[in-house]
Amino acid sequence: MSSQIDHLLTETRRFAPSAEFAEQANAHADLYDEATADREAFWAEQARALHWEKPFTKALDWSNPPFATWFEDGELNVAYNCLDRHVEAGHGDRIALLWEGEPGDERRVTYAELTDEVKRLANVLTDLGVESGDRVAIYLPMIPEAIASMLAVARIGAIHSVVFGGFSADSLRSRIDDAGAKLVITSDGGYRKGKISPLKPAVDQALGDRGHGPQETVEHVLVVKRTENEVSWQEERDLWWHDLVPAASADHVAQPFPAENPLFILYTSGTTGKPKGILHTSGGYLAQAAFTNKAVHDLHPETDVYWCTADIGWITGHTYVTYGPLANGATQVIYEGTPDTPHPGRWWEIVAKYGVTILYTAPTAIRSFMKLGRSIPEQHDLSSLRLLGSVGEPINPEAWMWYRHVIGGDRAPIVDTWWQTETGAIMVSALPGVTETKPGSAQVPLPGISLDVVDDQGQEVGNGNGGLLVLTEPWPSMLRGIWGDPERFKETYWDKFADQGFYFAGDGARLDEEGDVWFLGRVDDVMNVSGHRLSTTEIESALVGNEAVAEAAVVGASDETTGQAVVAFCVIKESYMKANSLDGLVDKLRAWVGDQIGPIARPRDVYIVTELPKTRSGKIMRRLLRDVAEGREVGDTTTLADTMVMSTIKGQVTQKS
Ligand code: 6R9
Repeated sequence: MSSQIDHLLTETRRFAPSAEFAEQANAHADLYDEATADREAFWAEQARALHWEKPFTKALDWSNPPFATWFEDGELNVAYNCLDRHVEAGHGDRIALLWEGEPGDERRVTYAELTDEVKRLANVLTDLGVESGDRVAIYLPMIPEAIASMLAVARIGAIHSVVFGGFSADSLRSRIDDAGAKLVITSDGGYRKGKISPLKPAVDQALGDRGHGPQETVEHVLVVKRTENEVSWQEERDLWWHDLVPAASADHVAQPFPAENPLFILYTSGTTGKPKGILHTSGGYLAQAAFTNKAVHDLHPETDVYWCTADIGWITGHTYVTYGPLANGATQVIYEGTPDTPHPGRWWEIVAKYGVTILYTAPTAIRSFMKLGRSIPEQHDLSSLRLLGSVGEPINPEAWMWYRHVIGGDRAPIVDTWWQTETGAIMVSALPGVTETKPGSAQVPLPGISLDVVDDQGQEVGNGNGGLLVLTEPWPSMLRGIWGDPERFKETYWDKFADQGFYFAGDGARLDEEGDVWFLGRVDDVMNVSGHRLSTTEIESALVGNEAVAEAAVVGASDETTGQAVVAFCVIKESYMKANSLDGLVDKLRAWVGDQIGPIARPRDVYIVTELPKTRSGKIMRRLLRDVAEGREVGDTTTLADTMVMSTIKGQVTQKS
């Protein structure tokens, strides 16, 4: 079977950066030339923006692929780079964190204060017997202590494993076990949707007997008091943060560690099997995190108020909340809660309140705001925004246009950034002061990144064609392995194109006539309709392009005549529902897709639903919709943000058919 993916959608709108933006931008077109001239020297130069206690003499060692090392003989301390050096440079009074709790409480934390807190916590961790190389699990809401915890673990050369605060006791347990964590840092709870969401009880359960005996590696649980809910307490094991941290010494000299010292493990569920513990190391990761945050988000630390809405429980929170912005000395907003609490304009209120200049968020959030309508953001002053970013899924052209117009006032450039937990940092994106942007395209590899789109044999498909996205050269923030499973690391990412030495990302992509990259969704989700390979993304984008539709998910369901048939699930905009009846809408949408992109893509079925199944980080779980479309028992729903949504959808589908 060919791996070519058919191309259906054509987008002709173009947006060049204003002269004013281009003028002040951090990144200019000469970066591409520098990187092309000497890729390794280019990355070495970016890495030298960090403070190296012992400078490296060599950038890359790729003598034992797929195991790369970057800046191997250099030594640095990651936390020193994110904290002390800014204080030493005279920026101790600069605000690092503009924190806003969901109930409306706030804290402003300066670089001097954050450094102080991290030093105290580093001393506490050392006193608890945590040493370099040990693993610490972090299970916290979005509070300043979460960021301090990551940095304190990094400061002493230990390895953190952040587990998203919404994951269950079982997910937490399997991650603690896999990493062999010695310590868990948690809180009594956090605020979500106006309620206390307790965390300590899940830790207690996770560490208890889950059928195979009690957890054995964890020695202590350090607990932040956030919500003051009642918690049970195990003397000896459990310790209050407020008892230990303020009392600890704030003197702590950061020791340098080798560039390849492991920094963190982050579990990603993938499509099948047990979660993979993606391993990242220090120097290369921090170098690419800081560089991309500066070049792509155009961060100017003296003047910008930056807000990345991601939770630290996923990679975007690691790279673009904790490490990149703090390494660059940024002032950033951190918000604990959900976008719609206590009212649907909460995010926009925060943008106006803090004068946010750079906003980095996910297409799923943008589409949910589209569903509610523009009148909500329009009630707030968003004129401070000067750059918008998108990450996590392909952004449909109509969502891109809405983001640009309603949120960005037709003024702020948009960067659509493609990357993965595994890549550690942004790989494909426009440079905001350079690139003429195209709605829906992630566009070009960053300077220093080499990619290609190939067929199943690893042959280039060339401009105008679709296929599989591969990364053809190693990059500084690449994953160094899967924790405890080097074989799975090779198998998952490197075996498919072993002859060429390509990293296979698992994503479908298309190069347009100008060589710009358009992501087409996960290869596992590609549909085969009468021998045509269709991507989910383009059909979904066509549906979102209809005035009625806010969100759409498309799957292939087995079909007697065509092999697979397109089945679409659509969430309708509230404004449309107020003004129109839904009668006949299904037929209209089927015809619309046919008109927009051709009869081959016309859905066999369109289901109007109120929600789509999504992961905690907002990605649509098409696998579950495929189960519904094929009338099967719905598979594993444990990674869903809201496990109830599948029964709602099933109800809505059976009612219609
Ligand atoms: C950062 C992050 C990785 C997968 C990736 C791809 C999808 C992310 C995207 C995008 C199209 C973008 N993805 N950004 N697809 N355009 N701008 O999301 O990491 O959670 O590991 O997910 O997300 O399918 O392979 P992660």
